[in-house]
Amino acid sequence: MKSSETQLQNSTDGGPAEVHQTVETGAEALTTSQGVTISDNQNSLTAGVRGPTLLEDFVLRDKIFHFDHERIPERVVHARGFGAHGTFECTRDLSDITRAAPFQEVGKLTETFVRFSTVAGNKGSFDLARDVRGFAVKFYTDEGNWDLVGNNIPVFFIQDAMKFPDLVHAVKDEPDRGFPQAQSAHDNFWDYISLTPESMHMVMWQMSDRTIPRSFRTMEGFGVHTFRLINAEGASTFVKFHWKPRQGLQSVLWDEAVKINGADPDHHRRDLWEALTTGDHPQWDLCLQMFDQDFADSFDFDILDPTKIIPEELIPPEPVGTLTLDRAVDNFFEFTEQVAFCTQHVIPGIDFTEDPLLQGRNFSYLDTQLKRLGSPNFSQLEVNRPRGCPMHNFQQDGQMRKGNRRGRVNYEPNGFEEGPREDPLKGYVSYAAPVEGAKVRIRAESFADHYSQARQFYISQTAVEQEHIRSALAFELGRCEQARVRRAIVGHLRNIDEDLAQGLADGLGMPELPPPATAARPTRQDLPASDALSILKNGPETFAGRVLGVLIADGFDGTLLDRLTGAVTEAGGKVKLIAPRIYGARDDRGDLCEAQFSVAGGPSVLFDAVAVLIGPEGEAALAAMPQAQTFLRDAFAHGKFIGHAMAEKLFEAAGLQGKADDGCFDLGLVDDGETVDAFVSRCARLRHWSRDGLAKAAP
Ligand code: HDE
Repeated sequence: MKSSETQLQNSTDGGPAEVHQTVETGAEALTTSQGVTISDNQNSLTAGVRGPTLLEDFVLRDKIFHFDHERIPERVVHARGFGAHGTFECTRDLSDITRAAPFQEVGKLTETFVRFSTVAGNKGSFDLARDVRGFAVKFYTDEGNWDLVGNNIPVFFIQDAMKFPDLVHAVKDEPDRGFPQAQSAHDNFWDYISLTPESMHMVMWQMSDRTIPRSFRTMEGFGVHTFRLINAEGASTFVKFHWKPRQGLQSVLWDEAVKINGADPDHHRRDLWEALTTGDHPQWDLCLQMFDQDFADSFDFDILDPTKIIPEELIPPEPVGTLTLDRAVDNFFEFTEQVAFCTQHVIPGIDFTEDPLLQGRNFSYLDTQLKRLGSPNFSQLEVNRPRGCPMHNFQQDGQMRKGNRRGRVNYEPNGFEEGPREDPLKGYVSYAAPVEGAKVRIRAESFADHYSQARQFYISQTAVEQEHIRSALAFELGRCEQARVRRAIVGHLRNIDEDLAQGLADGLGMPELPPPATAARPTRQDLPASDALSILKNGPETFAGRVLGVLIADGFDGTLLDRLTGAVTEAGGKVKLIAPRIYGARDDRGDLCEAQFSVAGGPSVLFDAVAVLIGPEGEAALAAMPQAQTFLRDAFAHGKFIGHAMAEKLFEAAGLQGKADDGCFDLGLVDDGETVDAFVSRCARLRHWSRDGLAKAAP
């Protein structure tokens, strides 16, 4: 029987704590949750070697009792997410506009926690679902926690919180069958949309490649609603929050998304994890669109309507700070799962507007946290507690409470002169917005134009992006069983763009166009295109943060791989090796290069660009592998830049003989490195859009 000894040490919080060590190995001793050292963690206590388990086995009961209660309810929306720690640095002093702590001084640092998410899928769904992404940021400021709970799309489906449960019910799994999971491509969603014309602007974004981002690192974030900034004198400035990724915008193709979901359902979380743990820290600039009441009054749309943007050409977003994600969480549950974002977590200097969706959110989020985390004391958890400043109040007790105030007094005011007091000067004061009117349930007239900005979004896209929107709609509506739903959506699209509606109707095989949907307001044709709305016009100009997948086979040119790796690394990218077998391949110097993927486990959809370096020994065998053929065929069809050396046989076997175009670089031709440099610098453009194939969009 093992024995143990106990030793007294200081715990991390300074107090004495018992640390048990096993006598044999000196390792931490395994204990029950009461701290009793466990002698045997493999066998229950039984009456006789083959007899029944005894009720008194408190060790077994303690262990299984806890296990049985490990799950907490997943979020009703945004269940699947991934979080990271970060730091926000102020780059512009905004003290004349807001007294919000993070913006008081250039160079000021504020700790943050960020959680990215999909919306519709459950916690175990896949990362590349076509879906809006959540982009929620908690600032631990020295005047309290501020949560900016946004999305990667600047508008929302609905104008009023009253509609949210219906919208979410419609998009999530149908209640009788429990599917589809993480898919808006079903009747209920499109049926609801067809009856909710205010959604059409968001639908255009949703059907664009914004909803299949390449990485969390390559998407924008938006606060969506109009908020207020309040300065020390109490003056208000309207504001819209934008996060602009320094990595540039980038999305995958739908065909890639479908395949990535199979090959690596955790693609986005793995990507962020790898970036954080290899020091490639992603950054976003926080940019503000700030405006006053005069602009609000003169703007074509209501600034309280969350289905509208303010075009960047009208109010340019001004950079005021940079967010750097610099640390991965060391425990998923304690941080990513237990983080509790609430829109009503604001700090002095930040205030709400009367946007009816925002107002409804402010009611909702506390309920969710209580339901999920089970206690009003969720603010005491490490990830949720204010870190930049202390928390002092007379709240007490409740489930799982710790740190109640000591002493006799638990109320305020008190004559004992004990405990914290309110501070009218420093404390949060709501903006004194004048309010009047009868109690009504009426949507403002100024919210009635549902199509003009949807059209503006569509005409701002490149031809390739427009085609992607059309084919996304064709896919989604093609999965609807109800012809009336398909017809109704095409009817709405006629109010946005006739060519789009016609192209979609053709794609769906509709014999004739349905009539346009009834519109509360005619669509404005005069809103100009805005470049900021396109992904392709805002892509990166570097390969930094991207991955080149290099498929190698025995006898490949080792010097060439070294050169290629050097050029990619210099450009800020990474190289990952794929070989016929995970063991690796030998180069022409006889050295074994270990691979990160076998060709079966590392399809080309996982990489931003590819190279195929083959040698005489491996040439025939690789060309004969169907997975290697698919690797190259997919890369080609997806418009990827392709570097190659001795790959003729593989090109031939993949059906690409004679098809190599100027997006394909023969790296074996000259060994002065020029072609390698030209290839890597071209990879910065990410795709060879002029190549026919799936990049242009499926028919
Ligand atoms: Fe949310 N939303 N939401 N939402 N939302 C939640 O809170 C809700 C809305 C957003 O990573 C829930 O903690 C209502 C708009 C993000 O933890 C819940 C309404 C936008 C996240 C909730 C909205 C968002 C949530 C579920 C309409 C974009 C994930 C779990 C009135 C600006 C935060 C939770 C995280 C989460 C309610 C509308 C973004 C149920 C009632 C608009 C990014 O409370």
